[in-house]
Amino acid sequence: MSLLVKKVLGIGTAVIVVGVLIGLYVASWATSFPETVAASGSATTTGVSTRLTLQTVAAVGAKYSPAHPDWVSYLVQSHGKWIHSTDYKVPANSDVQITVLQYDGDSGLRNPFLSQVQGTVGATETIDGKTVNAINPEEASHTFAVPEMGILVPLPGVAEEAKDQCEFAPCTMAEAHRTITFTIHTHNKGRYHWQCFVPCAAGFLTGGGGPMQTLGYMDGYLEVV
Ligand SMILES: [Cu+2]
Repeated sequence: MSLLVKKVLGIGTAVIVVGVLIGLYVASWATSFPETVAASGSATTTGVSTRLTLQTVAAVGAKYSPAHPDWVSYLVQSHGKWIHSTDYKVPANSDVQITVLQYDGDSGLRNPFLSQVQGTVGATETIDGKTVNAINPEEASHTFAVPEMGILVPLPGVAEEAKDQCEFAPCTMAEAHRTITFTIHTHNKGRYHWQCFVPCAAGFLTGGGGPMQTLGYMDGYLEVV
């Protein structure tokens, strides 16, 4: 084989390998999107007709994310089952009561301003039965924030010394958790980005990589329809 043929073969092989890698990137990462989960229409104690129930976990586990079992994540309840998704469908011009079962410990906020509740009905949240308008910034584990709708809800973490800590999702009511409820009022239809603002991605530089920048873990969309 001449040197020229070897070079051409070498370049050809390299082009094919790069092409396959680009194909895999597009097929398995760039186009992957969490399934949309609709809020339920059951009646609630406060007269709000739409309800969304979420949980936050320190580790999503291999059942939900074989590639990243130790990533921190949100999950959503649908027909009594926990689904690994951050894409939620809610009705326009409506009150939506959101419950977050918080199973993760605290990471703390870099910006204490984000420890104040903003944009919910009454500008409050209820934590384990107590209604407040702010939390201690050091106790923040995650936030549920929809910047375009002016909504920010800081979520306090589970105490380090609490018994029965949940290791992997789905966490159960028997395991240590905080219960946070709040109501948001939706207006116009549209797709609104929501995210966590706590640097909660353990093991990543400044806590901002991995689950903080991959759709389906610490951020997603509110599909207002
Ligand atoms: Cu978070």
